[in-house]
Amino acid sequence: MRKDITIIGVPLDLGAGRRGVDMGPSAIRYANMKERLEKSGYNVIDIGNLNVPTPETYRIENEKLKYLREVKMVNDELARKVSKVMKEERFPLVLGGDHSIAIGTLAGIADLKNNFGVIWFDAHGDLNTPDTSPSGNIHGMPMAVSLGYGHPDLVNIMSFSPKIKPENIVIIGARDLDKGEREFIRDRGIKVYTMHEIDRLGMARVMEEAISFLKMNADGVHLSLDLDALDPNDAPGVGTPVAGGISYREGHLAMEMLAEADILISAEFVEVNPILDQRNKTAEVAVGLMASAFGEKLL
Ligand code: HAR
Ligand code: MN
Ligand code: MN
Ligand code: MN
Repeated sequence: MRKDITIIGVPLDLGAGRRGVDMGPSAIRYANMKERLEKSGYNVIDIGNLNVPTPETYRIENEKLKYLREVKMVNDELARKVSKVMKEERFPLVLGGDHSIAIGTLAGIADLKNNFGVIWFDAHGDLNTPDTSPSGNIHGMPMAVSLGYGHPDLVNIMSFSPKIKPENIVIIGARDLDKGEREFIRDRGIKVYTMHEIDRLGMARVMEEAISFLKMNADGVHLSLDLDALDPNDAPGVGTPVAGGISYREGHLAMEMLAEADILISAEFVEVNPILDQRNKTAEVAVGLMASAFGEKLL
């Protein structure tokens, strides 16, 4: 993995149904992220936060795509920043913010890489379109958008689409999929390890399979980690908690195996909601997982 990391904070919560994940980047930084990564030998540059509009100063224009214009604007800028960081041959580490920011992250990566993979840890599929979304919240749509489905303003960020191929994606930890998302997964043959498979096979086997699948198909892998993939007992500070998630140790094992496989080219940690957290526990979990993904050793 590259030894130079550039951190980009995206304090956006307009894509989510409730406030609070805009404070995610601060909470994660406060949990000693930078020091932790430097201890593992990385050169870390934090370029701060993108400029993000506050919900109170905007109004919802379209109930099927809430804050479309503002979410697009932020993702346009994020895509350019991620692309720039990658051109500098540094590793982009994006801090959310709600998961709609994956639209920009993936667009920025796709600007340089035409066959990259994505490993997506999430309780949700984030595969909704405006027609299938039960909420109109764009953070339930970024995977679909990146595959080329959704509103043209989002799909065509960086002026090309799609950003990723369905066979280059693995979703892990899903346990709350909407009807339209299930059809989407079936129709496009997207590889999903739900909690059922994690229970049955164990996280080690799931990760072995996911890693060899991605290695076979893709050149380099982006890690998109929605903290709600974890069990709410371990990560209570998330906007949309769903019971029965990935345990603390399973999460760490997954990250350790990714580090060992040495396949990551970029990463994002999203949906940390400090308002709902207990003494910054979820941000600390996020930083611990991050450290493991970047190869921090137990011994
Ligand atoms: N599937 C639901 C929707 O589209 C919930 C989306 C959930 N949110 C996230 N993203 N935290 O993973 O509204
Ligand atoms: Mn998500
Ligand atoms: Mn989620
Ligand atoms: Mn639901």
